[in-house]
Amino acid sequence: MKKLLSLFLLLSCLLGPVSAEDGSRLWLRQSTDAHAQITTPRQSPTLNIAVRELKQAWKGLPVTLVLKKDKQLSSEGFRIRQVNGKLTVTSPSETGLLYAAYHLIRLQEMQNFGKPSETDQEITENPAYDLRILNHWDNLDRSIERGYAGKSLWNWEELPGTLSDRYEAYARANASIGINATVLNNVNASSKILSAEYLEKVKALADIFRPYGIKVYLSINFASPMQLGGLSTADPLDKDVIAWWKQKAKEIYRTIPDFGGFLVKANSEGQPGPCDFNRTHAEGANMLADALKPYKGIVMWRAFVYSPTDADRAKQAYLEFQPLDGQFRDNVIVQIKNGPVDFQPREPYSPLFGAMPRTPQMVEFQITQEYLGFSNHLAYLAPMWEEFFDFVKPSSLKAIAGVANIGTDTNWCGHPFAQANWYAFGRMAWNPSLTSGTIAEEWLKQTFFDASNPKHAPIAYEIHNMMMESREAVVDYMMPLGLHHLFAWGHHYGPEPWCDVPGARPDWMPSYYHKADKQGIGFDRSHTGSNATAQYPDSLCRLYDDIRTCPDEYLLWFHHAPWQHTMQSGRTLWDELCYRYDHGVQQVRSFQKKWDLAENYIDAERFKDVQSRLKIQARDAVWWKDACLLYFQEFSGMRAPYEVERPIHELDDLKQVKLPIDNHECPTPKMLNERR
Ligand code: GCV
Repeated sequence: MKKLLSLFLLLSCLLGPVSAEDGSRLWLRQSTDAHAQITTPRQSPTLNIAVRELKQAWKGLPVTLVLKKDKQLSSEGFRIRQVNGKLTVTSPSETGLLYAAYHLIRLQEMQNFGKPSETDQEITENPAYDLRILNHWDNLDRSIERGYAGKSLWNWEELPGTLSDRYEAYARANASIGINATVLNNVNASSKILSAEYLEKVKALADIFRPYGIKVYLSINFASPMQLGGLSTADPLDKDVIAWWKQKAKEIYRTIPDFGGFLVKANSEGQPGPCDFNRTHAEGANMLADALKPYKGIVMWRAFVYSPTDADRAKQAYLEFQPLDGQFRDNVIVQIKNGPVDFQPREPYSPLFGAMPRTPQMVEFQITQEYLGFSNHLAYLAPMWEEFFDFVKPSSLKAIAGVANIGTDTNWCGHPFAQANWYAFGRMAWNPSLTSGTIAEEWLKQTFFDASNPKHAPIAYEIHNMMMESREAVVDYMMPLGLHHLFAWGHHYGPEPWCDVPGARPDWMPSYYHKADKQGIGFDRSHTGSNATAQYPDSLCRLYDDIRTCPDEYLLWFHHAPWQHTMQSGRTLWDELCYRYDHGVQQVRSFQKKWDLAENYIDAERFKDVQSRLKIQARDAVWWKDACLLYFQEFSGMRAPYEVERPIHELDDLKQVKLPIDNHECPTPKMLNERR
């Protein structure tokens, strides 16, 4: 290690100063002085962008863009062919050619295509899904539910008259990674978004996004016919309600002819829905689908439902939706969160995937880090999504959605490394078989390091490792071994395994999930408990149901295991828990060291920003470890193994910590310092 360090120091002296950066250029930092020779079949808003991007950035062979149908290319697919010292780019659509332009530039930044080569080369790309969509949880007052990067980009008050430059920059960034759709507003939706006044504002955004191949969708409030239309009901079988939605759809498409459709959160966490009128989710979704059908619009109907009944929360989406298989119209897609509870640092996949063979399904990932340290913690999420695709075949899904982590912060996402999650979502939505490691490498080379500079390689390697280990580190210091939902009430930032809010829903309390007692810890979801294991296909059901075969990472998700239970490592459960928490803390410390190695290779602004966020993360990791181990120790009555770092907090002090934040704020360093 010492040798490595001196090598870094030597290299950094040779490198000289690095230019200033504020992160606003994201991964699109290529120089713009290329003046390449580009031939285009015609002028159009989309092709003009493709040509502009290539002319500015492409330094390789002359490029000819060709619009042509091809059996091997889907509508947004493309082929890049190098023959006799020229590149020909073919696609059936203008958007496909735009994607090809960004692909070429990306490859150039990666240093692995486009230079004259002796042999001819060919690349064919088709997106895995036709719909690759961001979900913004943005409210009309510009707050963002679970948003940690400033305010909403959409300045509703100024729209449609004033158009921020950021709107086009947003569209460009998305197009560069293949994202082709966006839901502008929160799923906890205000019916106002469907008013004539707001539709004009939405149209202004849609007009800016269109040349970049991005369609606009809206979250709707199911009670809009009552709240906006003055009807006495929102019953989906009521003829006036049906007529109201049909009329509204007509109005929307008159304003925005290529409008994509609706996203609906119904009968979930207090939102209105068809069940309020004794109708099923299918009846509600189908009524909306019928209204949108003449215009080729779709409905994304969320399966995130759970009520305060006796049924295990993790089972409820399955119980409610699985029996409705085959009852939805063909322009409805059921949108399901990756796990059965709620975007925890680690969950098994939701068993609803694959359980509705006659219903199109899509996955909802959360890019914003509601449960992974907000924009204070470095957590690269692609390994988590990759883990999901280990269980759910990408081809079994119709589409893919990601809850956006974007806001008005100069660097868009708060934490400079949170940009990698936006990037990774787009790349995986285009091609879910790309590995998280490949995507991290792409992103790092475009965002921080120079692939053409061999001196950058060793440090890029270290930072790549840091990214790849980061999500597992968060799991370890927050909720290892299948623990989940130990979060503080309301804001979900810090630990509160003891949380007990009088009168609150039991399934919003951490004790509902950890069930710690003198005997052990964990939620028994095996056949002796809630039997959630039975919702999984046979082989997995058997694996998870038996405490002897259940993988360690899901143990406490599926079992209430005795403190003395022998883990795969041979340790007792209690010792393993201590080691895991400790390991998470040590990992963050190692990230701090790794990051320091980057100091002389990248700009000072982003270096310092990440460095200070890692300090917060390191302190938070200790906070999590101390809070959880001290609290659970009261039940286990066991001492931490000798090697494990001792707590630096008193449990009683930690129980007093209350961060003064809402569900759309990130705690500042000052707030966090005052906590101790
Ligand atoms: C938009 C979780 C979040 C809520 C979110 C909800 C959902 O419960 O904490 O903020 O609401 O999921 O996905 O609908």
